[in-house]
Amino acid sequence: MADVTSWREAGSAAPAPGASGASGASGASDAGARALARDVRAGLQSTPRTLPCKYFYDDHGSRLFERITRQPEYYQTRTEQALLEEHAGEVIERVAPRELVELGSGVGRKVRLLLDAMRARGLLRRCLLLDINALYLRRSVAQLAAEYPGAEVRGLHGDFQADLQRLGPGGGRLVLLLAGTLGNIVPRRLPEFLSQVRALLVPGDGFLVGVDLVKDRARLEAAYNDRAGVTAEFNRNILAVLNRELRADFDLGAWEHVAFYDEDEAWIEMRLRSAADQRVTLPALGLACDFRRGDEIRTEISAKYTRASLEARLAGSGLRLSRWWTDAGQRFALALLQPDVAPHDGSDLPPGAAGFPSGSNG
Ligand code: AVJ
Repeated sequence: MADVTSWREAGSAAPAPGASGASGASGASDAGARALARDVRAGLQSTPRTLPCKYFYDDHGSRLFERITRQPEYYQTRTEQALLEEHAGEVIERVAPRELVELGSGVGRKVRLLLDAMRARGLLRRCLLLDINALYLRRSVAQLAAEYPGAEVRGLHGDFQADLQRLGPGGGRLVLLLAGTLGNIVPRRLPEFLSQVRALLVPGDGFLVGVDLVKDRARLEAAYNDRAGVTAEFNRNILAVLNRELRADFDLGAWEHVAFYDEDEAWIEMRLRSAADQRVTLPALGLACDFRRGDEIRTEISAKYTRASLEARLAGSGLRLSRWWTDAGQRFALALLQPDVAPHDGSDLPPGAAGFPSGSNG
């Protein structure tokens, strides 16, 4: 719901309608705080107990994720980086985008490979970053604006699922969802999400997705149980977010990190397991939760795909698999998705775009 999710523009002169100015250290606006309260209440009262993984990414959590990407067991980031280095040129050739939109941009390092390829071809007009963390977003926007002076760089502070429609109609647009973040969407809900992305595109536009592939259990589980314990700290940090934002009293030392591969679902599941019988109070919610030793809270799913299982989820979404690149070890893939048919009534084409499937509104 749009009204409960903060949506601010960073690094642009004009504030978004309803913008409430710079956010505090936590990055939480009033609307964001209400959404957090509602999500946490629902999650802790459901069976099994869950917390939405987007709440990992406060400033500390975003930094911890950056550290995860440098762990030897976490093959995803470096594999995707190599794939982008190799294939960014071909992606840009195919789509010829004027506008790049990155969903869940984080530190926004990989986006440069695509921006460089766009600039080299004289295509680059606009870059839009969307992220849940306001601090990282502002930093990335400022850096990219300085590095690409010819481009209009904007940041949209929000949730890439809830706030997607706010991007408005496309035309000459390439949307990115990298790092395997697609895996955070429950697979059975993926077709719906893909349809929503499709609605932002016109024929010829593209959606480039980083896909973590199904592989042997040992390698997958190692990536979420790094020896240095960074993923464990990242997982527990969600409790620190609740302590700060909801005045909860989670004892971080009383929760164990759990991450395992569920082969039937083809996803990694992360949980926090109570190491003791304990009561946690969340005064901001008027809620107290009792946990027995061994009780768990699910904090994340990270779904893994094969080419076939991803293609199966494309059915009915209006997107087709246009290109598929993998590394030699078949660990990670880049999938280029494109609208599969012309719209029936042309209503999602920008004015004047008819007959010029891509890039006509640059
Ligand atoms: C940012 C969602 C791609 O699922 O691998 C890393 C998050 N969680 N280690 C992933 C994460 C634990 C990551 N994504």
